Amino acid sequence: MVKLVLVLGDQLTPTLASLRAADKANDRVVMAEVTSEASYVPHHPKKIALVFACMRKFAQQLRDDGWTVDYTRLDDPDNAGSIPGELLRRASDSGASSVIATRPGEWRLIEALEDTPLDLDILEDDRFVASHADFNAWADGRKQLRMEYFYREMRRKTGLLMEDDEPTGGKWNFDQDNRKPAKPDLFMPSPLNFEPDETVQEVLDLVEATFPDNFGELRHFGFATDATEAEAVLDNFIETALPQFGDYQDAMLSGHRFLYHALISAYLNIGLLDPLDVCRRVEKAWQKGHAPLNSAEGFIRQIIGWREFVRGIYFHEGPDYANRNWLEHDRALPGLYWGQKTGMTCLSKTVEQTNEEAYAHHIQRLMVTGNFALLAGIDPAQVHEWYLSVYFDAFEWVEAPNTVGMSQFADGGLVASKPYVSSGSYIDRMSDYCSECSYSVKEKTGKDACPFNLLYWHFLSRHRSRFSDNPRMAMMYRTWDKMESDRQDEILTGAEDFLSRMDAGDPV
Ligand code: FAD
Ligand code: DLZ
Ligand code: SF4
Repeated sequence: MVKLVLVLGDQLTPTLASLRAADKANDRVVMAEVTSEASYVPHHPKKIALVFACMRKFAQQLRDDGWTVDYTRLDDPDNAGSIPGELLRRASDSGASSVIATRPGEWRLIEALEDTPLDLDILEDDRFVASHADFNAWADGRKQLRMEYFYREMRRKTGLLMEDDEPTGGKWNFDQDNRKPAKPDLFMPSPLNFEPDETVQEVLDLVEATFPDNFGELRHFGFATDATEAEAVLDNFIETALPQFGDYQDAMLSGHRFLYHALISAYLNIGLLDPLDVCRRVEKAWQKGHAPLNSAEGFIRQIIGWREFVRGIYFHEGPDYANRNWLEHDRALPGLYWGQKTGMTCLSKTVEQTNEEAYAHHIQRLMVTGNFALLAGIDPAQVHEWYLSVYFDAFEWVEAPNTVGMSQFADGGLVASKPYVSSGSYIDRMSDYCSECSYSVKEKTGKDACPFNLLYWHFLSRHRSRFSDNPRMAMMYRTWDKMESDRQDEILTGAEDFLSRMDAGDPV
């Protein structure tokens, strides 16, 4: 009996569980560009184009490899508009009554599949270092889930940077060697760009015609769209940027959008690169003396530590995770996130870059757009929807724990042990944004004061009952308590005034 084999837009891996379980000679692969996936949030046009172009090329690769692929394009007149709809249509056309799927990376789609009236076998997505069972076994019974301890388990499991049972270099984590600000005259590597070929060009035209109003520039599309190109991006990163990745991973520069970052998150998430393989190649670069240990360890930690940890949290916590709002924040996301003019250069530069590239690096996401949303008390569900929309690598299993948990502290401290908040001085230390800003980072009060300086104390003051017992925040509260009450009032009034103007839609 013929079976359908579902392959989603972020499951483009030849060794995918559902493909391994299927019979190439009899079964039919189903792949579909559908409105429901392309518009559950207003995705950046570059992200939609990336997913569609990669899907089309992967479908061709499967056909070349002998599979029968039923591929539906977005503008196909028979397109049923959703993944369950396409499965039902293809089942009725082929006479298949059962489907083999690999578990989607989002509860919304898992639930939709489970509700589909077909005999469905949903297999675990095993393109990760830790299975759900591994994560749950590690998490169950622990009072606190901390990435650092999970990461050590993953080091032991993979043997990466291990000497017998001990971490290479005698330490698990070399972060204290990192976090250097970057100087604008540093040598900067250039990320690879690929000229759109015929397939990509067709997709770009389709996306341009179908999603004309979505936030984000579509043209100057240079992403990799198959595994060979993604490998080339990785090779280029290891060759030109890895050695300094560690030192400068937290730095931000107006004129250098990518610094020493790898730009491979989307390729990992879509399935064009394998996480363990990426880490082994980085380890090899260290073994050959090409990259220092702080860079190799820092990079490997992001992948087998953070990436695996956030996935574990997303599935461990269940479908309501993305709706959490522990701090009860309810302010609407201001227009500046969608490009409304702002005098705050750190935000305008990060949003402008996001608009043009569908990319910002981790510290821009965490300490600029994320920090501001948290300080200003913006509804985390709206912040979550923004991040899920605008980045080329955004899929809910990885985006939600980073946004709702790490960045907005809306899970009450499951992912982060304290809120990632800072005044303007952190941004000033790590970037060159403040020198071009309409506000002054040195001013703590008054109309020219950097809004981060005002909102930082406003945040701490309004959430005192939640955080004053947190030992990692005690020093901040002591500093606040030492301030004259007139100065405290001036700061809080300045923050309120700023927030009212922003809420009213005035340019801030
Ligand atoms: P590099 O800095 O070169 O890091 C190498 C790799 O490590 C990345 O490709 C990525 O796979 C992994 N990595 C690094 N940090 C994290 C992390 N915190 N969580 C998971 N993986 C990590 N990453 C996504 O892949 N998708 C998202 O939707 C996403 N949303 C985010 C939202 C917020 C608010 C924040 C603070 C972070 C988010 N991240 C997300 C994590 C991180 O910012 C991106 O993975 C990284 O910026 C991708 O760029 P890169 O490939 O150049 O990464
Ligand atoms: C992100 C995305 C987009 C834009 N479009 C499609 C699509 O048309 N068809 C498809 O199979 N997948 C798409 N995706 C990826 C899915 O949204 C993704 O599989 C789920 O969010 C689960 O991670
Ligand atoms: Fe951002 Fe404040 Fe610096 Fe301006 S002064 S760039 S608002 S941190």
